Amino acid sequence: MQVGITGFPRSGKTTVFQALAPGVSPGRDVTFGNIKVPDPRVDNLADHYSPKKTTYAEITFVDIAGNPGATEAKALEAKTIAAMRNVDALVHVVRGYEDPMGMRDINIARDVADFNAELILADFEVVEKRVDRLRRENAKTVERNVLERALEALENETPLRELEFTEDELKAMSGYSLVSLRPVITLFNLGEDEWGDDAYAQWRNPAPPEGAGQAAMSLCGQLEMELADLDEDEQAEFLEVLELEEPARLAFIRKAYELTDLISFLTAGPDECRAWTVRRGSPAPVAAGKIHTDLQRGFIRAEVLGWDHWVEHGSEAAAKAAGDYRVEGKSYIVQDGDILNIRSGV
Ligand SMILES: Nc1nc2c(ncn2[C@@H]2O[C@H](COP(=O)(O)OP(=O)(O)OP(=O)(O)O)[C@@H](O)[C@H]2O)c(=O)[nH]1
Ligand SMILES: [Mg+2]
Repeated sequence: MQVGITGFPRSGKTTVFQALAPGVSPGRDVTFGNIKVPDPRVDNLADHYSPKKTTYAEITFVDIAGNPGATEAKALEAKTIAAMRNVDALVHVVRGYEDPMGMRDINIARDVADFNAELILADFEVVEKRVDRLRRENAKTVERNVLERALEALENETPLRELEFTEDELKAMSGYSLVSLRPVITLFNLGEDEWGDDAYAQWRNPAPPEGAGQAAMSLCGQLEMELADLDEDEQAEFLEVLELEEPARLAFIRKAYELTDLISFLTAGPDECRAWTVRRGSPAPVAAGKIHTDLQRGFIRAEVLGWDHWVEHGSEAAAKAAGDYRVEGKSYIVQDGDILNIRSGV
C-alpha cells in the first residue's frame, strides 16, 4: 500500500513522515519510506516454523518536499497534487501548532475545508475537460456516464470518495487518477502546548468524519518523530511519561488498513513465514496472484487454515486431524488471517 503524506506548506508533513517511517531521511524532492507492518500473527508463525526468512507486509509512505520559496501558505503545490495521483490513500496533515514562519494562525477547520476544496477543484478541472470532449463526440459509453455523474458531484462540492461506483465505472475513470476519489486520513498535528490545551480537545480526540472513505486521528508530530528514533526500552519510558498507550504509527497503520479495506493473509513454512495484503472480498485466485501471477493463472485450489483454527490446534497436522484444514475453490473469499497454501498447475 502506498500512502501519500500531503497538506499545506509547513503543516508538518516531513515531521509526520519521520514519525511514521522511522529511520528514513527525507530528500529534496520525493522521499519514499517503507515500513514493515507489525503483525503478531507473523511472529507466532515464525516461532513455530523457525523459517529461513520472515516477511511482514509493507506500507510505503511518500513525502513530497515543500517549495522553500512558497509565499502563499494556503495553496497545494502542483507537484503535491501530482504525487497524490499515484497513491492508494492520502494523509492530510493539518497544522495544529504555531506556524514557525508566523504566516498563518492555527485554524484547523479552515484548513480541512480548504484542502477538500482543493482536491475537488483539481478533479473538476480534469473531469470537466473530458466530459466536454465526450459530449462533443456524442459518446455513449460507461466513461461518459460515470464522468457526468462525477462532474455533477464535484459541482456540488462532494468529493468522489463519497459516491458509489461499480468496478466497471472505476475502471473507466482509472486513467484520470482523480484525487478526491482517494480515501483520506486526516491527521491533526498538534503542538505540545496545543496537545494539553482544552481548547484543542475536539482535535485531540476527533470524532469519526462524516462521509465514506475518511478517517481522522491526532498526534503530536514533533514528539512522535523523536519517539520513533528511540530504541524499544526508551520508547516504552517515553510513552509512559507522555501518558500515551502506543506510538501513533501503530494506530495509524490500523486505520489505514481499515480505511482502504485491506486485509492480510499468511503463508507459512520452513522457508518463509509471510504476511500479504489483499483487498477485503478478494477470491482465492486474486490472493494467489499477490504471491505470483503464475499461481493465479494456474490456480487449482487453496488449502485454508483459518487463524482461529491455527491458534486452537497449534499445528497443521492437528488442524487436519480435526477437519479444520479446508480445501477451497476459485470462489472462496479470503478472510483476514487465513493461512493459505495455493495449489497451482503452472
Ligand atoms: N511545535 C511543533 N512544531 C512542529 C510540529 N511538527 C512540525 N513542526 C515544525 O513546523 C515546521 C515545518 O515542519 P515540516 O515537517 O518541515 O513541515 P512540512 O509540511 O514538511 O513543510 P514543507 O515540506 O516545507 O511544506 C518545522 O519547523 C517543524 O519543526 C509539531 O508537532 N510541533
Ligand atoms: Mg516537508
